[in-house]
Amino acid sequence: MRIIKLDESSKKNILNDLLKRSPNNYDNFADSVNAILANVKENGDKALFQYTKDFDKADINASNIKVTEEEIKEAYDRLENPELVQVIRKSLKNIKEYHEKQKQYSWFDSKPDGSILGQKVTPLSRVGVYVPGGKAAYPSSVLMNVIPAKVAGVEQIVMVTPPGKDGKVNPNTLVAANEAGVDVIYKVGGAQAIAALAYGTESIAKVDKIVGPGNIYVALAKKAVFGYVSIDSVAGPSEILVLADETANPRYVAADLLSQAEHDELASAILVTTSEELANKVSEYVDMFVSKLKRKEILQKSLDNYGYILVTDTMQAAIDTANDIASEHLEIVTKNPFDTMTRIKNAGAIFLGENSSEPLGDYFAGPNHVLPTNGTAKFFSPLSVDDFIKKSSIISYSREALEPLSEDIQKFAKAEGLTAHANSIRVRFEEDDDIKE
Ligand code: HSO
Ligand code: ZN
Repeated sequence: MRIIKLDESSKKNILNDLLKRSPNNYDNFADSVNAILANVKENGDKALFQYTKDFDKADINASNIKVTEEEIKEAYDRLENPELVQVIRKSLKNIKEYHEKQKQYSWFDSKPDGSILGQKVTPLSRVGVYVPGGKAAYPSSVLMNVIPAKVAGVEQIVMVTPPGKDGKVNPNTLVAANEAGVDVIYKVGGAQAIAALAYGTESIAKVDKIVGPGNIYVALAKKAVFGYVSIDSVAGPSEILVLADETANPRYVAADLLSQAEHDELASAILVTTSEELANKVSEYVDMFVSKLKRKEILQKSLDNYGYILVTDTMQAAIDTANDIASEHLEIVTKNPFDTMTRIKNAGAIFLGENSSEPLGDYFAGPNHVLPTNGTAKFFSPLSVDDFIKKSSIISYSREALEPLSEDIQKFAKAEGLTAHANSIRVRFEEDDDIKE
């Protein structure tokens, strides 16, 4: 793995390089995505079935687009490892428990003059969860997308996922969806599935919000339908940044870097450290592990693309770099990780100490693994229960509470030239209807 002594100019180049991975940079796919969206909007199911035939080579029609109870039962028997069910149930319990703590409640505040102000929290009615097919059909991500919606109290959770050529859906996906409490699953994927969720077709009713990761077509389609529906943030390739001093265990650090590098050739794995000795040892361990791990080709490519070991003179410079990169996952392996953490401003999820390895968060600890990528941790948060609720403001005034404000409101309205606004207050306190001004 390349080791770079960090200075201002190398830092600038690396930061620029990392941003190239952004899902905002794929304009050349936009035309085909827009064509798919327009076709599904116009032709509904007919377009959906045709795309599924063309792209997924599967025969899907109105009678088999919905996954049946039988298919779900069968999925349990098709699991490669039946023990996965128990693992999913244990993980689900932790994820649920964590997200329960995020719940927000309506509040009302009343004053002696009889006015009541408040905020009413309402779950979204219908949410669509996209689950990719093929290799990236992660059951853990099914849990992470569905459970916060469930905890929020969403009435109906629908899932879309592309079928294989045989018209079947990945059993891991079906089992995770069933365990998490998904209401309906449709066998459709790609930009066409996003269009169906956003506009509705004969088979699929429109939803209020679409969440879940997908390929570049799915990401662009989600961005394009934003406004018709809400979406979660658009996920880019996975990222890990390990911030370490000389106390870190190089074998652990190397293993953790590779855990995210294996996701994607565009994934990024970065060690920022004050210790040159650690840098050298981590690099050796990385080479050793890569040669032994199954996804060695992806690992090597992602390390060549976006793998860096950066050595800084001071811990402050290392922390500044971590804040500038704003990584999806940040591991802090320093003498006093909690102290270091107080100086971190930007990171999706922060893992403290040498035993908090990133995959613990991917699968089991409870916090969501859908996190801001590509530097967006500067302004975005992890997926949470908040993504599946909305708030309405509550205003209730008595006549006694309104009266003293009547003049001021009318003055404000008149200043804006909005005399109907002023009149709507006036009529409550004056009998005549001869409106001046
Ligand atoms: N680390 C990924 C999530 C994941 N990992 C799913 C394993 N399975 C998010 O960046
Ligand atoms: Zn992962």
